[in-house]
Amino acid sequence: MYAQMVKSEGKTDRAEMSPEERAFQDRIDANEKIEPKDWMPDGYRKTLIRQIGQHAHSEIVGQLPEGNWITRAPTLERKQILLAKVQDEAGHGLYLYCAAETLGVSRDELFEKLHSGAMKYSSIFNYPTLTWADMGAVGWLVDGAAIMNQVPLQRTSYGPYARAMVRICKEESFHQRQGYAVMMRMAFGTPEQKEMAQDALNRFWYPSLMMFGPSDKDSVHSAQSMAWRIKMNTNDELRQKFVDETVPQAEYLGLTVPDETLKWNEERGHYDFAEPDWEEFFEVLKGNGPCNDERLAARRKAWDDGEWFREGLSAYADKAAARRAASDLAAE
Ligand code: FAQ
Repeated sequence: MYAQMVKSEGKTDRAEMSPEERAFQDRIDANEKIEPKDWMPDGYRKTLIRQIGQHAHSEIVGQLPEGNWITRAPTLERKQILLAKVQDEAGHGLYLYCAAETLGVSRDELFEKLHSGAMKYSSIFNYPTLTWADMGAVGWLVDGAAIMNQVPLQRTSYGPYARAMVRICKEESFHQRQGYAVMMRMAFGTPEQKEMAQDALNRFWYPSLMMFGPSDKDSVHSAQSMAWRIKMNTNDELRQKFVDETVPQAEYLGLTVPDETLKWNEERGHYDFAEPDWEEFFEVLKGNGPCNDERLAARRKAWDDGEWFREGLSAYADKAAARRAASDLAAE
């Protein structure tokens, strides 16, 4: 209903696999890294392009909600930190687009699919950032959820993706801390500041839980992606881990998680919590979230405005290649 109708093509039953597929699965099961020139099943390649491409798009669309506050940061120091953070996200996009390119897809193709709506980006970035406290909530919760999902991806089976993830995780961890530092300042500040911090938590809690994807029973790709070690955990496992780690952090801030059912379950050793509104999630995926149109319009505009620059870069690269070819010829 909400997926791109790209079915997870693959076989988890060894008896159905061709000898090539079986040998490939053996390499995955032995924790070997798959590299760009290695043979891989078509479905593996497609799944990686989908996931890495969506991840890359999330990084650059994810610059927009925070970019919104760069000109309105409360101090010069906060502005510098936010600017650096938003710039890091562009870098993450770059590493990920490069990783996707090693699978034979061009960056232009990926952008075309983002702009036409054929490829997704994370649902979270379709929510608005209304106050400065949202910069705290985004860093704390959104980057926090991102790390929870991405730390295991450092061990993913595809070499270029796993290696890109190492640096991304280091930076995301700094982002999460800067968000929490903003939340601490607000939550321990004036009553009005604390109220803003609480309001930001209220608005970002459930959208952050949605970042991990639909509940396991509705996750169409998890089984195959986990068999290929493209995904290391199920969506629900990571969501639970995020809740377990974040609730004590909210308690330290003196803020209330907006979930009346939230309760430590001694027997399970985990918090019981309310699921997000999945109808809302599917609506956001269909393009009907509060900021979907605005986000896509901003990305399309950036692409159109950058055309002269891309042309300049290509012309320079062509001239440099021609010069190199001429001097190689002269040297022969
Ligand atoms: N939003 O079968 P599953 C960041 C789609 S981090 C939109 O469970 P899968 C850092 C899914 O694509 C955020 N769509 O799918 C930052 C599929 O549809 P499709 C990005 C979602 O792939 C912080 C359908 O639902 N992180 O940006 C979402 O096995 C602050 C069925 O779902 C990554 O991308 C969603 N939340 O699991 C930047 C991490 N959830 O493709 C700036 C890598 C599900 O068939 C500021 N990705 N869908 O049309 C993953 O780990 C996985 O792709 C999941 C989804 C877990 C996101």
